[in-house]
Amino acid sequence: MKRMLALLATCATALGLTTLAAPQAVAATGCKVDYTVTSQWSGGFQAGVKITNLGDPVSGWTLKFTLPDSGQKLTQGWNATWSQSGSTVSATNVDWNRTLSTGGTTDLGFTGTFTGSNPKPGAFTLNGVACTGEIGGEQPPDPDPGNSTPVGINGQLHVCGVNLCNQYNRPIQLRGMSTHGIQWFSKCYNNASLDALAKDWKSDLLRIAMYVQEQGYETDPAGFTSRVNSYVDMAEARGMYALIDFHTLTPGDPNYNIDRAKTFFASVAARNAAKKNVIYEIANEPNGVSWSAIKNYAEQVIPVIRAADPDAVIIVGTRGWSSLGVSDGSNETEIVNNPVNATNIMYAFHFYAASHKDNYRATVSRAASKLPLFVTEFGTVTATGGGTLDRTSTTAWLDLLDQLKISYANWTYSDANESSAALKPGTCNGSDYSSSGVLTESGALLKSRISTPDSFPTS
Ligand code: IDC
Repeated sequence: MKRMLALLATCATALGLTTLAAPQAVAATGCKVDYTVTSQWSGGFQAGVKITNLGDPVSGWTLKFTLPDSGQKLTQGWNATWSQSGSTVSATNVDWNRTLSTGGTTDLGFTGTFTGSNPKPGAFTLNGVACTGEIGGEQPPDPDPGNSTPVGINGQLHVCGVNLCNQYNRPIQLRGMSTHGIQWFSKCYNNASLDALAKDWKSDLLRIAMYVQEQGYETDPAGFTSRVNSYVDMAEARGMYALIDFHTLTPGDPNYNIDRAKTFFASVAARNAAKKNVIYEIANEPNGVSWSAIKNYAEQVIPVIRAADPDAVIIVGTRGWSSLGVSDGSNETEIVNNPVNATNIMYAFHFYAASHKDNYRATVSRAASKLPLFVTEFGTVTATGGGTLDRTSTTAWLDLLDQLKISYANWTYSDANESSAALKPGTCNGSDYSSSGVLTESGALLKSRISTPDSFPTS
């Protein structure tokens, strides 16, 4: 027996079979850290730390690094649980950034004090692996970039039941960002910023907020139409959906702008009809106006779009600043009982996490089984677009939207001097949109949510 086993082993070796033995499952490892001092003052500094996981997905992590100058001390950190022992600083994930996919990133930051020259920390490790910016284990397969974008995978979208569905008729959720008013922030929408949005943020969607008033469309219809079209093309080139937002706000009755809406949508729908990446949002936030007046507007504007672009999804704003009526003391039943007479449409819901909480979430939970909903705009802050970020409420909202597969766009991918903006003031004057140093607290939170894998169904 012993001899036979020995013989078998010899034969196996001779046949080269040992190399076919089941390979040990070696976890792919590797990480990259971008460290930026975002501001420095006498004796103190603030730094951004962007982690990129180059290894297998992890569902819990600790980043460690060494402060080289004995005078450097951690004061306070965010987006992780921070501590310092001797010269070693540790940052452990919090719940919402616990998982890091392969290629996934998360942005942390901290403030500290220093006495010497404030040198850059070193010896960064993630779960004990040195962050050299290289992959230590096996390389993940390189997916075909052309077909691996959101539009490449999902193709022409349509509404199926209460869901947004892809070309395989399977429900999907799109997660992305809204521009600020393009009349004010055009400097923020360029090749570098949209590359960052598509590649670093892995955003599925760019909402193009074209205000009608406030120095917007009404002042230069041809100019704004062509600007919107060029943003549609820039999103398409990067495989992102483009949500064309006719950003009515004041006055709140969309019928005030109905002739402009018909002219604008006839033009953009004809020009973009053959594209798969376009979604139309016909009225941002109706307010001070009845549902029946909004419905009347929708039933006049939708046929104009359909005549030129029959298969695109169209989103209708709702009463009370697109709150499904809640901010006007009503609720979704007025829509359920009297829906817009059209197919392939969805209804907009907007919220600002610090202002709109449990009763609004309860409305969305209820309405989601009856109406196709799309959160075309939301903020992490108060409804003014400023104030403190409400992380608890934002997380509750985004968890709910993920669970219900409701698509969303965050206000705003801009460097506006307000807490809802994702980029720090001045970012759009430069060319860096990728490092963690350019993100606000809201931007870091949203990027960490949006950049997780989509897992779109492909059959
Ligand atoms: C805000 C902008 C702010 C601008 C103001 C007026 O953040 O810079 O001065 O509009 O145009 C909305 C609107 C959106 C608002 C945003 C924040 O759709 O236009 O942007 N908000 O107030 N609805 C609820 C909040």
